[in-house]
Amino acid sequence: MGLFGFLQKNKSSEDGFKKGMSKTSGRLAGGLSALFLGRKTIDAGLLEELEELLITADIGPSAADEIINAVKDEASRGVLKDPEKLSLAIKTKITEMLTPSVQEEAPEAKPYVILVAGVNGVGKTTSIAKLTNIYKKDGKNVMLAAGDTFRAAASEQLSVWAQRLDVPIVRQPDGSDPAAVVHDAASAAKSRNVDVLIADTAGRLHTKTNLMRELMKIEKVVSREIEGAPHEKLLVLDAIGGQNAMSQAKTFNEAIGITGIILTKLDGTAKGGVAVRIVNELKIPIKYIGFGEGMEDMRPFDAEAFAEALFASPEK
Ligand SMILES: Nc1nc2c(ncn2[C@@H]2O[C@H](COP(=O)(O)OP(=O)(O)OP(=O)(O)O)[C@@H](O)[C@H]2O)c(=O)[nH]1
Ligand SMILES: [Mg+2]
Repeated sequence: MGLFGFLQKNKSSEDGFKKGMSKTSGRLAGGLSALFLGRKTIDAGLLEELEELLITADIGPSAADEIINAVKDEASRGVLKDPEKLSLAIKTKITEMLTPSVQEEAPEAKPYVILVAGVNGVGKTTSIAKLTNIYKKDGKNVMLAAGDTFRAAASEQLSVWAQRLDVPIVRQPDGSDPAAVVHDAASAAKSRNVDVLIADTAGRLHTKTNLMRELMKIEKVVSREIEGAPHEKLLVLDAIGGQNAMSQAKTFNEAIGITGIILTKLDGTAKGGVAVRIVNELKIPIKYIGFGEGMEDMRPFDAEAFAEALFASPEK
């Protein structure tokens, strides 16, 4: 859908992304230069400290190990003599590890239905606003479905965004059946010639089993109304969550089969390396990353740009 074209022109999103990543990049770039202070060669001790540094950014032990092994080979060949070269080698390796995550463009379908799920507070509703903004800038008609009828005022929160973004929303009173809301939205989206329908869902119900059952029901209902829908099932995870993010992804994936991840709150943590861990351990692609509370603070995931931002020096 040509989303990258719009991003290249969007300088504020680019600056926001770099700023959002600065806690993580500050730690990694700073840590890397500190490792080299007073050292002339890359030895086992340095590699061990480097592995610890990667782990503090939440890259995860198995991915950190894989990165160290890759640079170790090059180091033993005498290729890596200074921090710049080492950081370049790490970046290259991380890009390679993240690359399978970037999938080819989604099939064209109209309305294109996106279901957004995740535990409470991770940033689902905000991410829907950001996603709407991206699609709108790409010239698409967007409609929202307020599928979180459980939390008081959740649909009101989405309505405020809908108004601000000037897109239609289908909602019902709090406590209504969320599957019925999404069903109505799907049929409205068809008759109103909408390009993209994005459905919000609850982050918390009485029990986790109820939540998963509700998502499965929403999925079934929408697939009956629109063939092949939902075309995307995006799971929102926050970068602050660490290990929790892994178990959340497993639970949601087992219930509804997640097609992609939106990783949020990268601005609030120095552990942005968790993206590497997610792709490495879960094998689910990251589709978007969020780095702030505003509607411009999200972009499609780009492995190379992300790896670059992980180690960007603050002055750049
Ligand atoms: N700093 C930062 N804050 C974010 C980001 N995304 C969302 N937030 C904030 O996190 C809080 C929760 O966001 P919501 O979008 O309401 O989260 P939710 O998953 O819909 O929450 P529930 O509806 O309660 O399940 C809000 O205060 C958002 O402004 C982000 O990328 N960075
Ligand atoms: Mg919400």
